[in-house]
Amino acid sequence: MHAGAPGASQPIAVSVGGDVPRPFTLTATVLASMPRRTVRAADHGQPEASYEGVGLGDILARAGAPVGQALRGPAMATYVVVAAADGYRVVFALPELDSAFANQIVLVADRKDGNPLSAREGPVRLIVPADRRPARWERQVVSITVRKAGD
Ligand SMILES: Nc1nc2c(c(=O)[nH]1)N[C@H]1C(S)=C(S)[C@@H](COP(=O)(O)O)O[C@H]1N2
Ligand SMILES: [Mo]
Repeated sequence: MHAGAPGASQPIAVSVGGDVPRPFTLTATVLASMPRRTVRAADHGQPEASYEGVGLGDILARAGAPVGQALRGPAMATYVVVAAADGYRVVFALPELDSAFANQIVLVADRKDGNPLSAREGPVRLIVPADRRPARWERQVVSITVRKAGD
C-alpha cells in the first residue's frame, strides 16, 4: 500500500525494555495486533490531523510494567524514558500513562490521516494531546525504557 511511498520511514523497530519482565521489540506487526486508538490533534502551526496508533500505557502493560491495581506502593516511583534517533529524550511518570489514573491518552502513532508517517516524523511518533506545548510529541522514537526513581 503505502510502504514504498516516497519519503516513507524506515521499518518500525522500537525496543521496549528496562525494568520490565517481558522486554520486546515493537514492530509494525505488533502495533497492528494491539488495540488501535485515534486522536485528532494539532502540532503547533499545523492544521488538526488524525493520528492513529497504540497507547503507550498498553505497550508498557504488554512488557509487564505494573498497571491498574498493581500500580501502587513502590511501583508509583516508576518512570518511562522515550528516546529518539537524534538523542532527544522525554520522560513520563507511569501513572500518567495508566487509564486507572490519567484521563488522557499518550499515543505511539504510526499513521497520520491514514498514511504512514513521513521520514522526518516517523516511523513512529508520540502524540500527547493534553500537553499545552508539543515538546513531548517526540519524533523518530527508537526506544522506550522503564526505570525506577532512586534518591
Ligand atoms: N526527536 C525529536 N522530537 C522532537 C523534538 C526533537 O528535538 N527531537 N522537539 C520537540 C519539540 S520541543 C517540539 S515543539 C515539537 C515540534 O514538532 P514539529 O517540529 O513536528 O512541529 O517536536 C518535539 N519532538
Ligand atoms: Mo518545542
